Amino acid sequence: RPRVLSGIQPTAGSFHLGNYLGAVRQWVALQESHDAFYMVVDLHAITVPQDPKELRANTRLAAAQLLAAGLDPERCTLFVQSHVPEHAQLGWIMNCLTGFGEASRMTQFKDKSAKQGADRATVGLFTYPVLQVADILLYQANQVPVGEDQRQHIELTRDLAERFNGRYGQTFTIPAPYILKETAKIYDLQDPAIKMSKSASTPKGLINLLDDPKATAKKVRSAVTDTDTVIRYDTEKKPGVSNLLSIYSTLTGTAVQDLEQKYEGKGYGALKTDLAEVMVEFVTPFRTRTQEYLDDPETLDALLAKGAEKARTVAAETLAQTYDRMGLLPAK
Ligand code: AQP
Repeated sequence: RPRVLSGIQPTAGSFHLGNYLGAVRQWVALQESHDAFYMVVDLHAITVPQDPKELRANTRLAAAQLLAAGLDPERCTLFVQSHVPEHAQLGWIMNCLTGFGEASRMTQFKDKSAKQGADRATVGLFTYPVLQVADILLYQANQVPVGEDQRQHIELTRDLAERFNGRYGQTFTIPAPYILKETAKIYDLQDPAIKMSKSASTPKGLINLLDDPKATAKKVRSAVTDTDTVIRYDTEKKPGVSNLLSIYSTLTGTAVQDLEQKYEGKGYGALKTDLAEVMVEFVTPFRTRTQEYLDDPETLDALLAKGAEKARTVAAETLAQTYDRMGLLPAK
């Protein structure tokens, strides 16, 4: 079976709709057909300051949400990044392979550091894409299911894997991004020109899956559309409506075309009211399931420990081979 690897940050508490539709949903589907490794990337989270107590709680919360979304530890390997020390170890190796200029071209760093003020951004934030390279290469992943915003980092991963293989001999599988067109980018409900994001969106534009379903429904009903009235998928001219149609279509499994037909002659109000209902139906059981996992932290921790153990057997083998190829003297 081909292998997939992906990760999600535990930073914001609740996952948002963009995280779910852009990434996690695909993770759930791919565990059926792939040898799947999924992790909560706490080492990425600490590239910006974190409150220790909150980070610990959010890491469990992220794992609980992944399980609530449908990940099955019998079908995939689910773990916490810091439980597998090989990530940091291979991260260093990859740092030593990356050009400074190459890392400087990562647009996510440019965006995020601009927001924080260049002086406050950490070196960790700067090299976070390189740690991500290590995350992927450790598992010899063939595919990486992510949102569009991660495409550049997968490109970097490919470049570094090829560089290493060229210099030291075939070691790493070259991974490809796995990005579904329809949900590659979910947009902010108030500003459909920007992606829905935990840091850039305003509270009204961001749907956190664990928020009160009533508040979520309200956000959907007050989503920004346009002054026209026709419900048609057209990302150029009607970004707001198209975003709502993408979300609606993915959550219900109805083709966008069928939705366009269903709402022909009806106003935006009808679309929004129905989508609000769809959303409530989705988030309500999701919240309950997440809480059930949180209510039993011992089982959750045991499950994550087992995942880490499975992940380490693969990661350790890749790291040992990498050290050997580079000429690092083995400790006898
Ligand atoms: N709006 C989005 N549409 C589609 N996919 C998205 N992803 C994020 N936003 C969207 C995908 O979610 C996965 C996990 O993301 P992450 O937790 O690693 O963090 P992120 O990319 O930092 O999430 P945000 O909200 O976008 O955070 P900030 O505000 O820090 O930029 C990834 O696969 C991502 O592509």
